[in-house]
Amino acid sequence: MLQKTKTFPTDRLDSRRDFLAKIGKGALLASLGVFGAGCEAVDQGLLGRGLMPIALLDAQEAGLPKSDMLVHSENPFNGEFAPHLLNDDVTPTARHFVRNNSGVPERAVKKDLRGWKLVVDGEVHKELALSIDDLKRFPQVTMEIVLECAGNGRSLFAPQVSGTPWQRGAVACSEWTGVRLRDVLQAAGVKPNAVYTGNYGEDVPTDGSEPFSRGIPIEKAMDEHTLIALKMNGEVLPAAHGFPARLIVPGWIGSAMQKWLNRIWVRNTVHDSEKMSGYAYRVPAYPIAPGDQPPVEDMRIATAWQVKSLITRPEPHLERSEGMPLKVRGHAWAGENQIEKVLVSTDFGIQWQETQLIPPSNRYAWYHWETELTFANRGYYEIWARASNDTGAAQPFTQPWNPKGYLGNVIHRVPISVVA
Ligand SMILES: Nc1nc2c(c(=O)[nH]1)N[C@H]1C(S)=C(S)[C@@H](COP(=O)(O)O)O[C@H]1N2
Ligand SMILES: [Mo]
Repeated sequence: MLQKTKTFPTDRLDSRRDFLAKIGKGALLASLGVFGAGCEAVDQGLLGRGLMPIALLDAQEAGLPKSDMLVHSENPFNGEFAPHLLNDDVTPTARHFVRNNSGVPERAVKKDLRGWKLVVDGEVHKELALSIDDLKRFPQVTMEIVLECAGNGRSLFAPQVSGTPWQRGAVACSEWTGVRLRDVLQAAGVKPNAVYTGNYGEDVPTDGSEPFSRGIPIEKAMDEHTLIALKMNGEVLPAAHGFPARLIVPGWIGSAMQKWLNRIWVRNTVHDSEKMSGYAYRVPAYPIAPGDQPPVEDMRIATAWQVKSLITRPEPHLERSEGMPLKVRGHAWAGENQIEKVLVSTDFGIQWQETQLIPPSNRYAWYHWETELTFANRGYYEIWARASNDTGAAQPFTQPWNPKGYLGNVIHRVPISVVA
């Protein structure tokens, strides 16, 4: 059973003063996500601009889990799909993984836009507080874009690392529609000293801990492919995926793609929230021995994904008759790069054969690949797939290790038995 852990749903209606008394000023400042500048932000009147934390609801109320989902945790909700369920060229919303650090905002579940604003502040000439209608007045663009959690493949790390034990399914390629982030930033007029964004969402934790907040360099924010998405696969964003607005930062790890977005703080320094610091979403600057803990000053912010592929056909442990052709298929993607080729092997990497590569509909969507295999003799086989990108880099056979299990891209292996 899902645990009901509704958070102060009634407190939300209380006056600001009662609210402060109940949860404590520290927690409120924390919930506003303005560390180091907490008082200043309150003075700037953020409370009056729709940035009061709103109640969080549990996953069930947000329509989770989706059917056939492998659920890792219910509160916060984290779930993925097995690779053979990710065979579609464009991932349907019903098959898109969900990764939440806390609850789903009540606004998202109720599709309630009352009082909603997206605030753009910090190093800008003109602070903005945009409604959804304001956002809809900017040119709308649509792109298929891969979205993959930095921890996808974490369960394949040895020795084991802590964190959600994602298998291979915390990745999807849906179609996203929205506004270019750069159009919004240009409307605010970014000052020359801007270097990073600090992004905030409405899923503010209720225990006073720092809200999930990450940021991106201003160059990536100004890239024409970086979006504030309002729609997913042609529909208004579902509650679980960030209603009413989320960032889409193509090629980069999913944590950069803030859901329930309500503030973009343009900063004159690299965003220094908790989730940008220490070992969070950071990887060692150099290869380390499995199990080693490099000093924190040697950690670097994880950004783009590496070259990767998925086998979506056949599903594992299929039984096949000798001499019968077998269709093999999957996707491949490479962060900021392009896919050059995908090879498959059925003899543990001794021999490799080319597959047919189908280019993506647009940059940052995944490629598809397919081929047909015939097994002359019965026995146990593994289908291995290995993608290479246009810089010559290919997927590793053994997973290089890092302390939090990020950016895993070891080759995918699917076992099958061939019978006489
Ligand atoms: N506000 C907010 N945004 C968030 C998160 C979150 O917990 N809160 N999780 C991030 C992470 S770690 C990932 S991988 C993606 C997952 O997006 P999805 O749930 O739509 O698949 O959202 C990102 N954006
Ligand atoms: Mo993630």
